[in-house]
Amino acid sequence: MSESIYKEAMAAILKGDAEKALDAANKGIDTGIAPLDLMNNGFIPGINQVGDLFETGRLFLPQLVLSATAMEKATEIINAAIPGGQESVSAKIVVGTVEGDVHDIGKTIVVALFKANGFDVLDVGRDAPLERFIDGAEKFGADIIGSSTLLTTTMAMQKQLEDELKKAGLRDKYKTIVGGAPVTQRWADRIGADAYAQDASDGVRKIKELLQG
Ligand code: B12
Repeated sequence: MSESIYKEAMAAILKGDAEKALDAANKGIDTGIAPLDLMNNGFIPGINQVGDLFETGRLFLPQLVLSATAMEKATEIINAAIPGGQESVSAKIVVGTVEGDVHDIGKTIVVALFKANGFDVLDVGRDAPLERFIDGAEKFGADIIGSSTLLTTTMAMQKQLEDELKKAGLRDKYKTIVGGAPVTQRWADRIGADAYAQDASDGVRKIKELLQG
C-alpha cells in the first residue's frame, strides 16, 4: 500500500501536478504513513528526478516551476503532519537559506522537524543576507545557526557566515550547522562549520550532539 502511494507522490511531482501531489500527501497521511517516510520515499525522489531531467536538458524551467509548486504544496501537508517529540530539548536555532538562493523546500522541512523536536526556531527565510542570520541570532539568543544552500554558487555564503561571525567576535558564541544538496561533510570541515547534516533527521541528531559537546 505505501509503495503505491510513494509511486503516486513521485509521479505527481514528475508531472508537476499539484492536485495529485496534495492527494498523495493526504492519502499517505490518512493511511498512517509516517510523514518523513512519505517525503523521503515519494516526494524527494520525485523532485530529485525532476532536478536530474532539468540538468540534462530534458525538462525546462516552466516544468521545473510546476514541479516545485506541487512539491511546496505537498511539503506544507507533510510538515503540518510531523508529530511533536516527547521530550523537549532546550535549544534556540536560527535557520535560513543564504542570500542569492531561493530554494527553501528542504529548509522548511528542517524547520518543521526541528520544531517538532522541541527546538525553538527562528526562520530567517530564503535569500537571506548574512546580517539576518547574525542579527537574528543575537536578538533571538540563539545557540546554533543553521544555513541551507542548494546552489554551488551560493555555497560561499556559508563560508562568509563563518568569516563574519569571526570578524564580529561571535564565532565562539554559536555552533554552526550547514546543509543543502551540494553541501558535504568535507565542505563543512573546510569552512570550519561545527556540523553538517545530510537531511532533516540527521540535522536533529547533529544538533543534539552539538548541544552535548
Ligand atoms: C525545486 C527546485 C527549484 C525550485 C525551488 C522552489 C523552492 N521553493 O525551493 C525553483 C523552480 C524556484 C528553482 C529555481 C532555480 N533552480 Co533549482 N532546483 C530545484 C530542485 C529540482 C529540487 C530542490 C529541492 O527542493 N529538493 C528537495 C529538498 C527536500 O531537498 P534539499 O533542499 O536538499 O534539503 C534536504 C537536505 O539537503 C537537508 N538540508 C537542506 N538545507 C539544510 C539546512 C540545514 C541547517 C540542515 C540541518 C539540513 C539541510 O535537509 C533537507 C530535507 O531532507 C533541485 C535539484 C535537486 N535535486 O536538488 C534544483 C537545483 C538546485 N536548481 C538548480 C538551478 C540551476 C536553479 C535556477 C538557477 C534555475 C534558473 N535557471 O533560474 C533557479 C535558482 C534561482 C535562485 N537564485 O535561487 C540546480 C543547481 C545547480 C548548481 N550546481 O548550483 C539544481 C541542482 C538542478 C540541476 N540539477 O541543475 N529550483
